[in-house]
Amino acid sequence: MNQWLKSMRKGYGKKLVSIHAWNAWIVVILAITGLMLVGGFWRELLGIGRVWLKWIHIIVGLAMLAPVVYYLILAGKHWKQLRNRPWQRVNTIVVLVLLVGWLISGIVLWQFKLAGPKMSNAALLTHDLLTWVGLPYIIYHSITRTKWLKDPARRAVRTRTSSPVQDGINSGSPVPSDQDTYVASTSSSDSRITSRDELLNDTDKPQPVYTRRAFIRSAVGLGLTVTLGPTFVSWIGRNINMKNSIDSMLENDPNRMVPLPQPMSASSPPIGGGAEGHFRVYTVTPIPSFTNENWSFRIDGLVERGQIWNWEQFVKLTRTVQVSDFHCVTGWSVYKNTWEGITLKQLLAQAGVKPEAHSVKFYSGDGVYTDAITLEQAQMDDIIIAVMHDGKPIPADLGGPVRLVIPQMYAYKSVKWLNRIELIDSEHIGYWEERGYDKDAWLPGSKTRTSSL
Ligand code: HEM
Ligand SMILES: Nc1nc2c(c(=O)[nH]1)N[C@H]1C(S)=C(S)[C@@H](COP(=O)(O)O)O[C@H]1N2
Ligand SMILES: [Mo]
Repeated sequence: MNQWLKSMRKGYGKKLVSIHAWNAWIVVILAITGLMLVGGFWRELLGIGRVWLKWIHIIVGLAMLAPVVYYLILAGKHWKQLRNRPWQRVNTIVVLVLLVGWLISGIVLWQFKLAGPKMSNAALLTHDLLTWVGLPYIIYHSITRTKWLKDPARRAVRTRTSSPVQDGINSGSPVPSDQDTYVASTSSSDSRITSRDELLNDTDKPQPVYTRRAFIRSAVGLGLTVTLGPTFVSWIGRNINMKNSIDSMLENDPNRMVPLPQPMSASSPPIGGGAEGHFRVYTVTPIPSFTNENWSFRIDGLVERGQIWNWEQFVKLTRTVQVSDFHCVTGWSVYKNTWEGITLKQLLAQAGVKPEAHSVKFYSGDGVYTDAITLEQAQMDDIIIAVMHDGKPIPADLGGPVRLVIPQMYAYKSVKWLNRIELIDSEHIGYWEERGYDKDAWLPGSKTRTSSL
């Protein structure tokens, strides 16, 4: 064991440099793929490619274990070398905490089924927080510390006192062995600007050079704040009332439907205590909002008795209550949702489907999103045209006032703001299916799976 450790530590300086470089690239790839995973813009552009992107993110993420573990083996020696450089030690710790935090939360996110909803949600929160705090930190440090931005004064100090090995380390990118905060230890001052200031006064560097570098540093800092700040603030806002996020969606609900639907006793309080997990609000359009005036619901096409309801009529239709899990194909789930609504089967029976009909097409009130299932699939008892979730009206964010729920298929079939059902004589390729999602959206292991015809 000791022998092995010794050999691992051999050529310490070179190894540290290469770990540093490898890790920097890994972080760059993770940052790019991670940010593409959040963005609605990329989601739309990528279609099913997002699933591949997620796999790249996970595999590269797991690969980060190698440099982190390797660094930890060398950490003792590195730590000793930093003994007179408190800021560098702080930087090293910050970066290690970030990397390990990303790793642990990332692995939980990856294995979200094993981890369960509570752990997964905590992991998502941690993963996001580390990203919003850690990425700007790393970007700031790597930009402001590239060679040409470094103060000549500092460089001079370092070259005079540091060993060749350390200089080698310094040639890499930001983490984790950045040598630059070093100067802080030569002055007892806590602020780096001050310490540099003192140094420059000591050495009588020309003022304009200093001003320019300081300007660039401030500009980078300001730029990061301006670009990432608002996203960060809105992210905080969204997560601060995590627990009651659906309640707060309802409080700010732009829909104005009167009367509000009243829950049946079976759905309030919700069966099993209510949903576990959090819906990530997905939409391909701005979130639409509805009033009694601009909302209606219709069933038409190949039916004997086409029909159109206004809201007052629609809330009077007989509803049933059902508990089901909700799975997005991109990998998040919300468990134990208590949905209350009209079963599709009942609505189809009432309308009288003509024999020529082949598929049931669903339209969203957003005017863009559609999807369809075959008539055979539409016979599943658990497909529900939902009006309530966990005993409360469905907020606009989650597709209210009325959304479709097909528990045994991936959620892209569960059209939000559902306002029209049309029976058609052919198949229909839905919004995401046109963009690469499988027409067959069956969940693995679904009970009443029928052929997709
Ligand atoms: C530099 C480090 C990393 C950054 C900046 C980063 C960033 C991100 C971001 C921004 C997301 C999207 C979260 C959201 O949708 O709200 C994400 C998701 C994810 N990350 Fe990372 N990540 C990093 C490292 C890792 C590591 C080490 C793993 C380990 C395997 C990992 C695994 C995952 C997984 C599984 C998801 C969920 C993807 C999904 O369900 O859509 N990440 N990451
Ligand atoms: N109108 C509409 N319905 C939609 C979508 C959408 O973008 N627009 N996204 C689908 C996808 S991919 C998922 S995972 C769920 C997300 O539901 P949520 O936004 O309530 O979490 O809605 C589905 N129905
Ligand atoms: Mo989805």
